[in-house]
Order: sequence, then C-alpha cells, then structure tokens
Amino acid sequence: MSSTSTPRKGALIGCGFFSKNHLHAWAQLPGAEIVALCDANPQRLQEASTEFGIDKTYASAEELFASEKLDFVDIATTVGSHRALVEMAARQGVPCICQKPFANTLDDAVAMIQACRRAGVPLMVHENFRWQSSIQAVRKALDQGHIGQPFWGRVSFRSAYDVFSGQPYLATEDRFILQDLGIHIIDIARFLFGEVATMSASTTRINPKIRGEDVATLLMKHRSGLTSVIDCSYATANTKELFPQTLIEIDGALGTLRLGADYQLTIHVKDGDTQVVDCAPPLHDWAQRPWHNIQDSVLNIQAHWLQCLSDGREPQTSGADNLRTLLLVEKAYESAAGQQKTIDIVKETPPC
Ligand code: NAD
Ligand code: 89Y
Repeated sequence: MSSTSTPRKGALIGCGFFSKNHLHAWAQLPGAEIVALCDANPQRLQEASTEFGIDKTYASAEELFASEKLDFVDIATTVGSHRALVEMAARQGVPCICQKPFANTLDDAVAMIQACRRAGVPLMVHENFRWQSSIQAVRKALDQGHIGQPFWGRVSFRSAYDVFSGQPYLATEDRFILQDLGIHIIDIARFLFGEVATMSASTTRINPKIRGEDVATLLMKHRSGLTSVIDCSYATANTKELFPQTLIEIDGALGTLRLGADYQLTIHVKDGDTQVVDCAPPLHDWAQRPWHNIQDSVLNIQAHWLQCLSDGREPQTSGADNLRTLLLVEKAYESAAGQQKTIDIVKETPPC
C-alpha cells in the first residue's frame, strides 16, 4: 500500500504492559490506524484510550467484532486467551497478529493455524526479536558471505534484569525462561541457521522466588550440518547488565562473526580484514532505554505485516512458521525432563 492510500483499520485486544509498544509503533506507521481497543480490565482500557486518543473501547472481543469493521486485529494478550481470540478473528474473516508465546500446546497452535487457513485469513505471530537491527545485521553479514559457510553458532541471552515487576505472571507460571524468552532466542537460531534436525536441553531454577526455570541451555544440530548452542539466563549478574541484548558468535569456513555488547558486530575474515559495524537500534521518541532495541523491532515487524498484507504474501513468522519454534520449546522441556535426551525434531514436526 502506498503512503497515500487509506490506512488499514485495526483493533488492539489486550491493553497491558507490552501493548503500549504496539500502539506507539502503529501510530508511527502511515499504513495503519488503530480505531478501537479492547480489554477485559476497564482501568487498563481507559488508560490506553486516553493515552492514545482512541475513543472506541470494548470490554470483550465479541462486542468488538460485532461493532467494528476491521482490516486486521492485533492480539497482545497473554497466551491463555490466544486460541479463543484467534479463532474468533478467523470466524469473522479478520486477519490477525498474535503475540508470543503463540500457544500453550502444539494442538492449540495447529487449531489456530487451521482455523485461519480455512477462513483464508492471514495470521502472523508477533515474533519480533529477529526484527532487531543487530539480528538483521548478522543475517545480512551471513548473506554477504564474508565468513563463508557457517559451521558453528551460539545465540546467548544472559541477564539479571528484573522482568517480574513489569510482568508479574512470569514469576508464577510453571514454565518461565524457555516459554517466555528462549522462544525468541530459538527463533533467532532458526532465522540465522535454518531448521533443526536434533536437539537436547538442560534447564534449572536459581531464583527461589519464582516457579519456573530461569536458566536453559540447548544443543542443536541443524539440517545444514551446523551445530548451535542456545543459552538463556535470568540469573546471571554480569559486570555490565546487557538486557535485552542477544549476543551471537558464528564461526564459518572463511572467518567469524561476533555480535558483542552494545550492538557491536565484528566481522573477521581469515587472513583478511576485521571490520566492526555499529548496529545499535534507533531510539524512537516514544522509546526508553534499555527497551529501545525491542521497541524498534516491534515497529519493524508491524511494518512487515502491513507490507505482507499489501503484497498478499505470507509473513515470515506466520502461524505455520512459528509452530516450528514452538515445537523446539516443547521438545526442550521434554529433553530437560529426560536427562537431556536427544530428540529427533524432524520426526516430531506436526503435520500442518
Ligand atoms: P499483561 O497481563 O500486562 O496484559 C495483557 C492484557 O490482556 C491485560 O490487560 C488483560 O486484561 C487483557 N486480556 C487478557 N485476556 C483478554 C481477553 N480475552 N479479552 C480482552 N482482554 C484480555 O501482559 P503483557 O505483559 O502486556 O504481555 C502480553 C503478551 O505480550 C504476553 O504473551 C507476553 O509474552 C508478550 N510480550 C512480548 C514481548 C515481545 O518482545 N514480543 C515482550 C513482552 C511481552
Ligand atoms: O516477555 C519477554 C519478551 O518477550 O521479551 C523480553 C520479556 O519482556 C521478558 O523476558
């Protein structure tokens, strides 16, 4: 859609902690206009309505769909409500974006994918980490072939940042870091290294005040032959707190890539140059450090959604694509519960 066309009319369901980022990003994108808000919590609904100047508000998705003619809906609720809301959007024929984690079970994910497919409506999971400026820079450097064929990679997220004050539900669920954060890191590994053939995992809980695991380490063999290590921790007090930065190491036949602290990407070519690229994200006028990296990726994924709607293309992280990430999360829990048993991911991929 060109910038002179009428913006697509969208509604946002779920006006909680993270939704402000969606709303700021939509306001920055000329191709969309959020015309209505929905939240079961009247106070949150009112606050978002006032802050973003969106007058039409609904206490339930049923009322929203009954009253508004929408070009898309953006679901920013927590995982327990996703299936009912996505299936409702599909019944109404409304294209939808759904926040991560997409589903609590693979069955729920498959049901949502099939409902949208049957209804012929596009579905994208809001898997935004791959849209961070630094992750895109790593992908570009790989594509440029500087380091030749990659054979080993590490994607790492280690922090002691207090995520529980903003998102208290993260402390009380049975599953924590893999389901909440590891899911992004696994998606980055798929984005950079391709699909996974086998995987094993170990998890542990260090923080006694939370219910789920806060440390996870995965060893994966990709179908290309590359080996990757994925490591995540919310129990790691580094000398410098880097939340929410993902660090990356990739070794290739001709050199190495290192995405280090503060978004500095070092590309070293064997017997050649070493180049350092600053891939820090822009600080939008609505963003706050240290979240600006994630906030910029929200803008980028929402722009991608609008572009895909205009082009009639499937979004990169469609429901069907995200099912592969979810499967890896599910199997990582299974492997960790079974003494790090190695799981054949190819055999386990659900038909969809
Ligand atoms: P939150 O609990 O602060 O907000 C969720 C809101 O949804 C609440 O206000 C709740 O009342 C509303 N809600 C729930 N079910 C509803 C329903 N059926 N109808 C209407 N309203 C309903 O949660 P949050 O911290 O904003 O997180 C939301 C989602 O965003 C989570 O899945 C979380 O994992 C995800 N998240 C993603 C990122 C990212 O970078 N992609 C970052 C943080 C959070
Ligand atoms: O919920 C998580 C996410 O998706 O990104 C970071 C986060 O907010 C806390 O781990």
